[in-house]
Amino acid sequence: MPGWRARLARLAPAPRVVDWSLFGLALAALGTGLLSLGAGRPGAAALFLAHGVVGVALAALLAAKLRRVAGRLRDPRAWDRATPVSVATALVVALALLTGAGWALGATVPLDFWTLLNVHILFGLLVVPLVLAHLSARFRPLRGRDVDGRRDALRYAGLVLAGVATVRLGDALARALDTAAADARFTGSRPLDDDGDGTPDGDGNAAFPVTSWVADDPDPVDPDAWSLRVDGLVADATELGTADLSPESADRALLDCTSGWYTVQDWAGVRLGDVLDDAGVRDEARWVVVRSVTGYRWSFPLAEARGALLATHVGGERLSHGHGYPVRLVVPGRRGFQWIKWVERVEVRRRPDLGQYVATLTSGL
Ligand SMILES: Nc1nc2c(c(=O)[nH]1)N[C@H]1C(S)=C(S)[C@@H](COP(=O)(O)O)O[C@H]1N2
Ligand SMILES: [Mo]
Repeated sequence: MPGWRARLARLAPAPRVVDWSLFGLALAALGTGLLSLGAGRPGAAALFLAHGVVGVALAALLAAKLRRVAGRLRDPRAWDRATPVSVATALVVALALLTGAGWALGATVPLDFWTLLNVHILFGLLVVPLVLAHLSARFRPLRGRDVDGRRDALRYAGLVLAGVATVRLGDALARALDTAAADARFTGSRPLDDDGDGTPDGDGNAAFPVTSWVADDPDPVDPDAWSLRVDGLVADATELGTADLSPESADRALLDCTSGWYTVQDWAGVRLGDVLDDAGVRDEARWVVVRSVTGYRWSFPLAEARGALLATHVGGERLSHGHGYPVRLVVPGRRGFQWIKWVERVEVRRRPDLGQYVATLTSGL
């Protein structure tokens, strides 16, 4: 046999092309991964596919690179001060790839609060400082002569096709073997099925976990002291109390948490559009910020906000404290972290609230 290993090695581009490709793919993995956290509508399915394809390509090029440097890694005299960082980088990238593939295929981990997806995100974020440290010690510019235009283009096209095929094969495998990922949505989130009977876990407060994005954990809201303020670009700023919120509207809607689970529930409450109409939205208004008692908040385009529900009930039960009593936002098509709990203010504005990106991370601290 004329060594398949040697033939495989010839598939790889020049060393610097491999290295810069790894950098580019790491950036693409980070970008698609972060964007995917905010993607909840089926139109975004391509983003999740792209994240998977980038992962497969990273794995292939990482393998090519490790093969190239294996000799140096085995020789202690070839180590320098920066080598440990490089090894750690490769290790964490490999762990991010393994946990990502494991999640996609349906693996589960026995960490009761953390899902394998959470672990994947943690490793993925850890790659960032490691790559920066690795790059600062090992930076080599890409030269024109490293690139073999036509062949490298073919290589990349092949890599993308192989990536798509691998991701599709993985999905098919998860379904064929009926793993925990068999019923996953395009977001990778799995139906909650803690009792393991193969059907989703029923209705109401007990059917799905109380979840915080980071650390939001307010004391129970006192219904007598609480009010919902509606202000900003409205004709009449108003305050509603719990007595003003009889459940008039209802939606069956899917809550998809970025920890990797989803649940379909019947929600009832007051249509945000009705609340806005009562206050009289001014012509120049474009965005609506929904804010929690903790400062946690998110902003939505006016038209979308109108369709959202300020829910007081789930599955026919009054919301429990953990699920957002007295009022939580239900915004179908948005990821769970945007379904603000313990709402106390609705502010109508001209622009989105960019502070939301920080507020959702720090509100509980
Ligand atoms: N104020 C506030 N609202 C919040 C959160 C939070 O931490 N604080 N967590 C969000 C997240 S990450 C999700 S998935 C859903 C979970 O809703 P649940 O706790 O009712 O399951 O609420 C969202 N609303
Ligand atoms: Mo979440």
